[in-house]
Amino acid sequence: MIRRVDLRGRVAAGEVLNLQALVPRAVFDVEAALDVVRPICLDVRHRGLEAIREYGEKFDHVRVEDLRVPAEALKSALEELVPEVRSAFEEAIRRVREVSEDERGADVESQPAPGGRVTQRLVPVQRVGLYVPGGRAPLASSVVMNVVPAQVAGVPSLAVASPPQKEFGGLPHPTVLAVCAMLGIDEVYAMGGAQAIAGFAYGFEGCRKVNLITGPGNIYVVAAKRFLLGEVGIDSEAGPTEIAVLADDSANAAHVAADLISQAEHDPMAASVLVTPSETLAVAVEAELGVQVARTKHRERVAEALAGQQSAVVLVDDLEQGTAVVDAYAAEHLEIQTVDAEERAGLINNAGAIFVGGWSPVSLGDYCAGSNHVLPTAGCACHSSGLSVRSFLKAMHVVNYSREALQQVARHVVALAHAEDLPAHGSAVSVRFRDED
Ligand code: HSO
Ligand code: ZN
Repeated sequence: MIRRVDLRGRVAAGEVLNLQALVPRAVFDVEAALDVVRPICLDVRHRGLEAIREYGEKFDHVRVEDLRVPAEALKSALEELVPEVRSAFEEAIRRVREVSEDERGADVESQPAPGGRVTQRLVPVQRVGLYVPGGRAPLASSVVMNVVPAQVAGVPSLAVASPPQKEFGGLPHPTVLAVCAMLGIDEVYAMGGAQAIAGFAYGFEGCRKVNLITGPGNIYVVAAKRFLLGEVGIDSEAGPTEIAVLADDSANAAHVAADLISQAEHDPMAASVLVTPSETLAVAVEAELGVQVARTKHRERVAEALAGQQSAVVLVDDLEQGTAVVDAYAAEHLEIQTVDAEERAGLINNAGAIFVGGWSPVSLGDYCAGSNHVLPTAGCACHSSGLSVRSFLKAMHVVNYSREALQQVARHVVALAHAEDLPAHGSAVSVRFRDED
């Protein structure tokens, strides 16, 4: 059900290994989707609200006249939320909020010369659009992961979009609405897909254009974000979810298998990869997968994800090689279940998030660790970070020099300006001190 890739002895034999090629991610062809979303985005730009309605009718099979979700619908969704789910969301919110507050950081003032001050001010993005995908069981936890860091950053204007659902009379899923209500979000639109992203990017009748769009979505949503980048800011592109587990004999095979299955549950294209030097563990995890997959509710898509080219049990010579392998893979989620898990985590440079030891499974992070679950996929962890309070803050330098401080450095500015053949740059400084020459 899951294939094996045996790398043992191959590096010793002088082979250069490229794990991204040995265990390639599932094909997620954003380029091809761009051809589909380009005309939709341009249409929304020209025709606004009516175009969004028409695409909603076409793709979500329900026509919505007033896209803005009424306040009463938000209120009643919250009232109808099952109490135990509500208290679980409250706890998740509390933890993400606490982590976000600790991470916010403060303005930094430097004085590179007497009287010369440079302050880095952290300023929130002024208006953000958050996208929440639809479906039969939408991931309402993603509302928490997007909204809480934005609120802690101090974003003054936040709007949420989620596809209209026919079975809920053209409103987004009630759990999404309930969580919005819990978080005090009152600007929610029943719109989805590329048309929602374009609606946020360009603005439309009743909805002001946003500065930044965050949140996961299907391939059309990802393609629309890529197409509209520049018109708006976006978070990193989210492809199918991934888990890599680096484990040795100290790991519990049943737990490792459960973790691999947990992320495979998202999508037939999800990647589940175990990297281990222990053949005993590999065999035990494979056996556990056989037992646990048969029992799990979404066994079909789990089995498809595990059988795909993107999933594998990778055998390595030792933990050092295993560490290099997972680092090169740059997984969205990396679990380290080894005797020296904490130390080994310190050696990793590339992962969306690291889960250390046997008591920090990825699904804890999906909901209640306090960490964020919107993370870079497809190897993007080698250059990008997951969502956090920083995603909603811009760093702005404020330069404030005194007369003396400018005078002190004037000759250097003039020299550099001449070296670049931009003498007017130098003059803008020297003109201020001309009288004294
Ligand atoms: N594992 C997903 C996030 C999620 N899981 C939401 C459950 N709900 C991507 O990190
Ligand atoms: Zn998940």
